[in-house]
Amino acid sequence: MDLRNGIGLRPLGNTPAEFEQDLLSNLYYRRGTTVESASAQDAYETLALTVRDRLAARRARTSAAQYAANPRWVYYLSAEFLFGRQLSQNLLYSNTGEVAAAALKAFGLAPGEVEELDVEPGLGNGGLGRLAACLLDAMATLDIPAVGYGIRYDFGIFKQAFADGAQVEKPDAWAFQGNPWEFPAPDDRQTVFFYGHTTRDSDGNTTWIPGEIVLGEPSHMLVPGYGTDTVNIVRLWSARGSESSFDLSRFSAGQYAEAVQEAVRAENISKVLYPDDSTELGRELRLKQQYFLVSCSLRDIIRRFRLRNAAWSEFAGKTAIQLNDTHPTLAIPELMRLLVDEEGLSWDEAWEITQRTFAYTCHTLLPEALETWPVALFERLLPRHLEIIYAINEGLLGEVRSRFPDDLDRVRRMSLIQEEPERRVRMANLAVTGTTAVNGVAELHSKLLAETTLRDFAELWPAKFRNVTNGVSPRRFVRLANPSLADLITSSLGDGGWINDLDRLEDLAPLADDPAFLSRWREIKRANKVRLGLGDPDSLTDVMVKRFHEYKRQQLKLLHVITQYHRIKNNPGGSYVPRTVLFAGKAAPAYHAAKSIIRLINAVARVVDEDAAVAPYLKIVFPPNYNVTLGELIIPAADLSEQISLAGKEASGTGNMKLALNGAITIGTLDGANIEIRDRVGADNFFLFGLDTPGATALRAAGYNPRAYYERDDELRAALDAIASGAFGGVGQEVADSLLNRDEYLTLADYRAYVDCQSEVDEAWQDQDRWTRASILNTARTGFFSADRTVRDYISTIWHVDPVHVPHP
Ligand code: 475
Repeated sequence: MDLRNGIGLRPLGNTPAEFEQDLLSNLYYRRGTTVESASAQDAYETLALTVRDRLAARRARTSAAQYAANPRWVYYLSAEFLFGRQLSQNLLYSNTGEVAAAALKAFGLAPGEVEELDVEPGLGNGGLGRLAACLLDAMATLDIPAVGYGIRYDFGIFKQAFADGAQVEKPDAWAFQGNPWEFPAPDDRQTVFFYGHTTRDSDGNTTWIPGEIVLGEPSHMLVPGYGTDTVNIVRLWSARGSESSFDLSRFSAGQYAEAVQEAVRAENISKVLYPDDSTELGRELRLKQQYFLVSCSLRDIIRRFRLRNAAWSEFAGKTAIQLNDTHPTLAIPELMRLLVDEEGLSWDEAWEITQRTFAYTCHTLLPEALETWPVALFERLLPRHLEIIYAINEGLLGEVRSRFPDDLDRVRRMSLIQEEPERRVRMANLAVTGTTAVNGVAELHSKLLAETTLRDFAELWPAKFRNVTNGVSPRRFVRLANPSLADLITSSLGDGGWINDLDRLEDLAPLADDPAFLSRWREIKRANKVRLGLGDPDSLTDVMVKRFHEYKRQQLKLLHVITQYHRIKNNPGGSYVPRTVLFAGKAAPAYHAAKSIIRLINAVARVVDEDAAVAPYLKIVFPPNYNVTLGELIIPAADLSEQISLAGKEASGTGNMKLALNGAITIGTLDGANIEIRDRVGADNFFLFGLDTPGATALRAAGYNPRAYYERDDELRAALDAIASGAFGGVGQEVADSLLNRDEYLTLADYRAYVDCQSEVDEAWQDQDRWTRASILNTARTGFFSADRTVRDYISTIWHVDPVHVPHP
C-alpha cells in the first residue's frame, strides 16, 4: 500500500450508504458515542468531520500535484479573513448535500438544525476581510497554487447587541467549542522575536539580539475550489509562550499569576481582532500582531520554497506575495533582514528580490486611514527593522532628489518617516516602495490613488500603479445564499456552468421580457423576504448593510426615512409605496459618532413602529450583529441597494456587487465600483444621484456651509429639527450638531437630490414589470463582478502565475 498519495486507501464514496457508514464510523471512533446518545453538537461535529475527510483527500492530492509542479505561488497575507460559515459551503463543494441530509435522518435531525451549530469564524471587520476570503475561493476554483496567511484570533469581531438602542459589544469566542474545520500543524511552528537591540561586527554584519521570544503555532482551514479537485489552505497563526515561559519555581512557591505571566503576554498577541485603528488602546499589541503574522508567514514561505529550490536567485520567480493593505507591510523589512542578516546576501541583491516578490493592494482613499507607527515604538519593539527602514528610506529619497532636484517639500512628503508633529513610520509609503505593483480596488479608486493619496509615488513610478476591480464569490453569494434563484438560472441557461463562468448570466437578459420568467423571478424575491422574516414581503425592501462610517452616510438614509415619516404624518390620506427599510452593520467600539447614528436609527425605528398611522407604509428594522451569515439572508431579499457614500470616499464596495447580482437595484452615487456597476447595468436600471468627486471637491473648496442647505429646504429642516429637538426619545442631538456644524461628508448637500431620487424609486416600484425587468438586468449584467474575473486580473497584471491542475484519481 502506497500511503504517500493515499493510493491503496479505501476511497471515500459519496453513495448514501457509503456516506452514512463514514458518518456513523466518525461518530463512533472520533466522538466516542452512538446515535442513541448523540447530542446535536455530536451530530454537527461528526457531519463536519465526514465532509472534511472528503476535502482532506482532495487536499492531499492538491498538495502532491502542486509540489510536483514547483510553480510560482501566490501567498496572500492578510490580517483578516471573513470566511463565513463552512458547513453549507463544504457540503456544496464536496457535492454531499443530499447524502448528508439523508444520513442526518439517523439522528432525527434536519440539515437546518445542524447548520445552526456551525459557527462563523469572524476573523475580520468588513470588506477587506471578506475580499480576502472571496479571492481565495476564486483562486482555488481557478486551480491557482495559493496559500493565505492570517492570525487565528481567539476572539473575532465582537458580537453586536443593542441596549436601549445603543450598540454594546460582546466578545466572540468563536472556537470555544473547538473548530472541526481546522487542521493543527504543530510541526511547522515558528519562533518570533521582539524587542532587544542590534550589534555590528567588524565586517559590518548586523545581529539582532532580541528581548522576547514567542512561538507561532499554525493551523489551517481548507479552501476548496468549486467544480475542481483543488483544495488550497489558509494558514492561521496562534501565539504561544515558549517552553521556558512557564516559571515552575515561582509556581511551586505559590506565585501562580507570576509563573504564567510571560506565557500570557505571548498568547495575548493572537487574543483579539482589532475592530480597527480608531481605538487608541493596545497600539503596541497591534504592531506586535502585524510583525507576528509577517515573521511566521515569511519563514513558512521560505521553508516551502526550500522543499524544491535552493538558489535565492529563484525566489522571486517562485513567490508572489500580495499584501492585503498595509497591515502586513513589515514583511518588506523582514525579508530584507532575513536575506541580508541571516542569509548573507548583499543589500542590492536582497532589495531586488524583495521588490520583485511583493505587491500591495490599497483599500482606502482617506488619508487619515493610512497607517503610521511612532518611531519610538519601532525602536523598542523592532530595532533592526527600523534600521532597515532607514536604509530603504535613504535609497528612496536619493531617487526622489535626483529625479526632482530642489523639491524639498516632495522629499518631505515621500519620506518613509513623518517628522511632524511626532516622528512616525509611514506604512503606505513603505508598501509602495518595497513592491512591484500597487493596486486600487475599483477604477475610480485606482485613478484617485494615483492623482491624490499616492500622487507623489505615481509620479515617480507610474508603471507600478494598476487597477484590479474587486469581485465576490458567486458560489457563496449566489449559489449558497440564494439557492432558488440559482436553480432558476440553471434551468434557464440549461446547466450550472454559469457559476464558474459568470459572464454567462448575460444570456438571462432576453428573458427579462418573458412574463412567465418575470413572475418566477418575483416569486423567488418574495420567498427570500419571507425566509428573512423581517417586514412585509410585499413591501419594497430597502437595504443598507455595511460597516457604520460617516463617509458611508447611513445618516443620509436616515434623513430620508424621517422625511418619509413626516410626509405620511402630514398627509395621512396620501398614497405611499410601503417600504421596509433595513439597516445592519457594526461601528468600531471607539467610533463615537458612528455609534450615535446607530442609536438614533433605533430610536427612530421605535417611534415609527409605535405610530399606527405610519405603520402600513414604513417599517424600519435593524437586526443586530451583521456578519457574513446574516448578509447571506438579507442580500437575496433586497429590492433596493443603498450605496450612498460621498463620491471619492468608498474605495470600491463589494456589498454593492452582491446585491446587484441578487437582483437588487442600486440607488447610489458615482463612487467606488458603483460607477462600474452602472456602466454595465445601464443608466435606466440604476438610480443615480448626488455630487460626483470633482463636484464634492469644488464645493469644499468654495467653503461648504451645511446650514445654508438647512435653511433653504423645508423638509430637510423639519427632519433635522425633529432630531435636534429630541423627538426621538432624546437621542440625536450629537448627530444633528455634527450635520449642521461640520458635515464632513456633505450629507446635507446631497439630501435633496437623494430624497427626489427616492421618489423616482417609488414611482418605478409601482410598475412591477418594469421593476422586475430592471432587477433581472442587474443580475444578467453584473457577471463581471465575479471574484474569478478579479483573480484573472491579478494574474495577468501582477502575479503572472500558472494554474496547476489536480488530476482526478
Ligand atoms: C473598503 N478595513 C471597501 C473593501 O477592497 C472595499 C481598516 C483598518 C483596519 C482593519 N480593517 C480595515 C478596511 O479598510 C476595509 O474593509 N476597506 C474596504 O475594503 C475591499 O470594497 O470600499 O472600505
